[in-house]
Amino acid sequence: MQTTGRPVISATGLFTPEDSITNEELVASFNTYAERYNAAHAAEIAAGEVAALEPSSVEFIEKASGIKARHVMAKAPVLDPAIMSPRWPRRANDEPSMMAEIGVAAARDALERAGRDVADVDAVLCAASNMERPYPAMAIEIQQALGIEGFGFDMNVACSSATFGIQTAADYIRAGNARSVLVVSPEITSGHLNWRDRDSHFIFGDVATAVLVEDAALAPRAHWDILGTRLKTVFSNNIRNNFGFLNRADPETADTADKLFVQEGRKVFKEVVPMVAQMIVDEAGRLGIDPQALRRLWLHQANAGMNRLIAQRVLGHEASEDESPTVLDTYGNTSSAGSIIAFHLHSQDLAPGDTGLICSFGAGYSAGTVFVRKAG
Ligand code: CO8
Repeated sequence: MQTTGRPVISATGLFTPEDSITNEELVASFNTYAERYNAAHAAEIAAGEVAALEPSSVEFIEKASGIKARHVMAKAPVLDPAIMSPRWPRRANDEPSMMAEIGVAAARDALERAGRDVADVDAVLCAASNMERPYPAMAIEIQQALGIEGFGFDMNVACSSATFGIQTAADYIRAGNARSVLVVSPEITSGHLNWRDRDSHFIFGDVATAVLVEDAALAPRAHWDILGTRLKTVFSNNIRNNFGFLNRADPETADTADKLFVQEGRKVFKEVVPMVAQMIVDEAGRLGIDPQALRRLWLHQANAGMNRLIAQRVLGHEASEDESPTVLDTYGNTSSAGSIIAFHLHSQDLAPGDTGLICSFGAGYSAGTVFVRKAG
């Protein structure tokens, strides 16, 4: 087949865990934990040696973030005030790992929607904020489970992993090194969320997404042309996780809270909003697209207030739900999968010729833009 070197999105896929936790359930669990902690440390608290834990609140969470619920892979242990962490039996090496299992489910969904035979897929990228193990790569396990030949590798750019994966896949297509690439983002964020931290316990949810990036010559009739991709990183400690393979070199601190997600949420909000809005406007200019004429923005799903401000700066007016759909209300922040879920659930109704933007931003800092146009 004669290839074009023009990358398109042929289809997307989604896996959503059955279990969901409402803010009410989450806050009840946290507050029970806090009461128990305060009772157990009453003497130290009275002596001023230990700070009492403050209760969480449903009203605060909804107002500060827009999040009302989140899906998780293991609800009961996360909500158990004595555990507050996911729990599941360890899997043997010859069993599918958790990330591969949900990644495969999302990938199969995308392949089916595209009507794609796995024999035509050349590569699998597992693009996510955490990997279950360093090696063998999650991507290679997913590749094997799907029966794909070619190659696979893992990449981690935190919340921007999926858009960085899409540009990487698009570059393979542009260079003629692949004709069909699966970008899979299994995000089991519940494993690195500190459910005992009032400031962040409400933020994240679990999910998996997949994006099939292909040469236009191979793509199904219904697809999205990729008009341009752009990536940006700026170092910041405001979102940080010190978990890593060298933790065992200092056993005393190997399990401290900084080995989970930690952030300065206010600073992130203030610094990332202008950076991303400017990046979108600049990239639209480079592509000759009027940002105010964009039909829809599928933005990273971290915070409803951030999205409101970014959309307003890009579109020049307050965006409607139709122009900038929200999924974080029921999914929470699903890291790199957020903008892909928004695209997956809210793109069918657009007409051929409509132009939109998939955009991610988060830890690193990192940000990625993928401008797309519906083909037809
Ligand atoms: N209930 C009640 N009160 C609370 C709670 C709570 N749960 N939490 C905090 N408060 C209190 C605070 O203590 C504070 O009290 P005081 O004023 O007395 O100090 C007050 O409420 C206000 O707190 P904040 O200033 O922190 O509140 P904000 O309005 O800034 O809202 C947010 C906090 C929601 C975190 C907000 O700042 C935000 O969303 N910022 C953007 C964050 C963001 O986008 N981060 C992206 C990170 S995700 C990413 O990059 C992926 C990383 C990889 C994922 C790994 C998986 C885990």
